[in-house]
Amino acid sequence: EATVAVCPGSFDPVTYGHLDIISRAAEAFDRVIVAVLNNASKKPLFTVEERMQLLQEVTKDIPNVEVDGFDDLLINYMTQKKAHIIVKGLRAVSDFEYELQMASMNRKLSDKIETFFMMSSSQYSYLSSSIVKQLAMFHGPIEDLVPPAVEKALRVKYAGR
Ligand code: COD
Repeated sequence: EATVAVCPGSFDPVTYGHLDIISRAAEAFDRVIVAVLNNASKKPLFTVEERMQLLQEVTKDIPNVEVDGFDDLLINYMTQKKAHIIVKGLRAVSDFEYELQMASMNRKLSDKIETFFMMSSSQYSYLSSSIVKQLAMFHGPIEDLVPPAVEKALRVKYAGR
């Protein structure tokens, strides 16, 4: 039976840090679903459609990766997709406490769900969507942090600001 892993996140927008985790997960598991949370309360810069479109563009060369959106508890979404594995990236100790809390709660909600963590590659350990947005807002250099399609989308969002 094929092993399905879900990489959940906000991806507002996708960075090389996310892409590193997604492509390594695609090496380890048969099928990877990148699941974009449609979270109105977080006031995202990009709509869920825009975030999914950018993810599709930057993962188009990885055949076992698909992009989807969700608007629910992650475990409900996982159950619906018949997936049992969550894959997340860990950057620094600062990520650990929050991720431990979420992994433990997800485990409590469903004992069939397992969260796998991958350590961020060192060159992306400082990278986050919010850092990229701050740089882009002030027209700073972002070409080493996000794929060209994302850089272009950010330039368009912040044009004239
Ligand atoms: N290097 C490595 N990994 C990275 C990097 C980087 N530079 N940047 C981000 N990542 C990883 C993150 O660690 C995370 O695993 C993933 O990429 C996505 O990151 P973000 O920032 O886009 O996404 P988050 O953290 O906002 O996503 C949170 C979820 C959507 C996963 C979470 O809120 C969720 O599951 N929500 C649904 C409701 C729910 O079920 N909540 C939990 C109940 S207990």
